Amino acid sequence: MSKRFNTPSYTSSRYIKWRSSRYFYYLIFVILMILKLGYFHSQLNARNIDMNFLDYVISFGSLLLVSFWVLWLPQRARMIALIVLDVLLSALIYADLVYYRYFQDFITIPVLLQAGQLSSVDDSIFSLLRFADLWFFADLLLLAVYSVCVLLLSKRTVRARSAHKEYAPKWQRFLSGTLALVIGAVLTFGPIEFYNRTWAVGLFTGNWWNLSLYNVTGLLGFHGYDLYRYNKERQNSQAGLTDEEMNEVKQYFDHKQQQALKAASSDTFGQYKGKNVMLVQVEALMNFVINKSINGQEVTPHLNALMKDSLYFKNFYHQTGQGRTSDADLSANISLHPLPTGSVFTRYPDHMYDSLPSVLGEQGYYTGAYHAYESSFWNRYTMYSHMGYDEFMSKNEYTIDEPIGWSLGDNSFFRQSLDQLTGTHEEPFYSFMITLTSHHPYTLPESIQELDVGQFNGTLFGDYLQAVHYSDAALGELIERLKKEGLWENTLFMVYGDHDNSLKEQSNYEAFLGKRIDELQMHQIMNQVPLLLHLPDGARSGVYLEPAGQMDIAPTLLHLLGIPTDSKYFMGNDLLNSRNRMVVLRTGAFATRELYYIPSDDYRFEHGGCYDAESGEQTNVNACEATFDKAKNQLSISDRVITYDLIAKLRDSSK
Ligand code: GP9
Ligand code: MN
Repeated sequence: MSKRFNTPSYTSSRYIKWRSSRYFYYLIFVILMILKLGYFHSQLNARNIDMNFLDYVISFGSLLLVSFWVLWLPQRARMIALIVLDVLLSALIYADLVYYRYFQDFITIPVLLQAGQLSSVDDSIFSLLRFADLWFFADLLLLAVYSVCVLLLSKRTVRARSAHKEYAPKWQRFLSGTLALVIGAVLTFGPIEFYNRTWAVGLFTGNWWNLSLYNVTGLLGFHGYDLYRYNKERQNSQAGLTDEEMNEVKQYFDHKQQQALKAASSDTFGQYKGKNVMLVQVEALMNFVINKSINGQEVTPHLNALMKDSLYFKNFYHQTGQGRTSDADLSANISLHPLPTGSVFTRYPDHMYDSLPSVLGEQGYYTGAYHAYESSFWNRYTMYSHMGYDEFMSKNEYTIDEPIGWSLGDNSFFRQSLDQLTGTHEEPFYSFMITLTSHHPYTLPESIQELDVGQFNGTLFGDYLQAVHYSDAALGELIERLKKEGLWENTLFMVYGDHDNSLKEQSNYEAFLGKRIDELQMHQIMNQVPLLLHLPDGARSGVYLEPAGQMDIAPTLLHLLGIPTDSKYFMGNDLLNSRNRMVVLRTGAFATRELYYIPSDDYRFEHGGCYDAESGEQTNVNACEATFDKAKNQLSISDRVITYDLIAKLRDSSK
């Protein structure tokens, strides 16, 4: 036998040694993960968020923190651990990317606790996947191929490699792993601390926005922080607030309640005492479609017709965050801000709230929520019973005789909901209806597509218009039936959109509206939803221009019904008796009669855009500073009320 074959050359022997050492595969793992995080970042398209050298340092550091322990393991276990880590981290990064494409946010613990919901958006998820995403898993595919090759390798090579098997003493393994831990901690927390002392001051205490946290911590750091934040929140809500923080909340609501008391003496108070209320929350209905046509056809002919004898709030904003539909529901029925992360419905369903159903229920109203989807979605079942609804009609109670998209078509949904309401219950009633057909990805069966969307044919945007047109027709039928059954003259009928459609391609809106759109207009398009209020006698109809938001819905309805709210904890305004309103969005954007503020992606006040609301011109950012502080304070007070369960405490202290 030739010697040449039995003794590998010096070079190849060194190579094999290096490959067998604890660092080779570890290094490959780290490089791959950095590449994946870089790719992830490149897909975000977030303004003002570039990955600079320090961000790479943080990413490297946090990778060491996540993986240092594998260096403590013996060779075989280490390889297995690296593969498992690779799979888990790749899955996490990819899940974040898909989630981001839809929500422009990252997955957080509260969102994970709603895992059932993630799996329910299968249809939407498919439209969010890209072919290039395969790069994410290229290493795992290669690994699979490599494993097969190893199996086929000659015994000789295997023997040669095993001759160099690493049997590092335990102390060496311990030392290298511990060193990685220390280096990881320094490289992660050093730069973060630097950011925290310079441009990101207060970011971690303010908790404004996950994207700006990510900008500081990187993706893995963000998840670590999210875990920490979640645990801290749990402990906090059990502990309590400082006296000063509590006093700020008290003062805020004292002022609000005094305003409500004053408004109770105006002539609109109780003008529709004892009337029914029907509140319809339409999925993804945005304001830009109202009164617009495409190829000679109105997109929302029935809403446009309803507008003639209704109050139409043209500058009305959704105030939702990650909790989407449930956030709109919270804003409208509970009149508080949704939280910066997760959904209040799933995070704090057991805390005390004042709400439309609870207040109307106390006044002898029959209260019902109607939504043809799983009752557990957004934790509605639990939340609605806590909010005091007498009835919650969900998917199981409907006959799916018009299957569209996620569930039942809006047309049949309205018909069956009304059958249930009028067939079994007395007046006055409060009925809250949540539609679903116009949900992303907006695909309707061809047979019910009535709109000629022309150039948008076959696009998500075209499908969106089509779906909204369908829902509008279903609304039209509902209104017809209310008229026929004599309910129309006895009911305050309100309809609004829950949030935007997640379609951010500006060129679509420009093509649809036939004009160029600037940054301000685009921001308003994505944040404005319509609000129409039809009063039983058709009074006060017209277009109302002063900004308004979803949180104003409950105070407005209760005012018109003559139900005092001066002992309730609502943050919104009664739209008929308030002026100079400040409408605060969850992102920290706000609208007043004079100003409009768009926060920047890094959430530094001075990087945001401040606009003159009337002219639409950008002005010096300082003009927005005082209102920005007020808006930030309002968000913070709302967050305190919800997380610390303050309504119960405030009520006790005012007894
Ligand atoms: C389903 C519906 C989902 O019940 O509320 O809407 P979303 O929150 O995804 O907009
Ligand atoms: Mn929704």
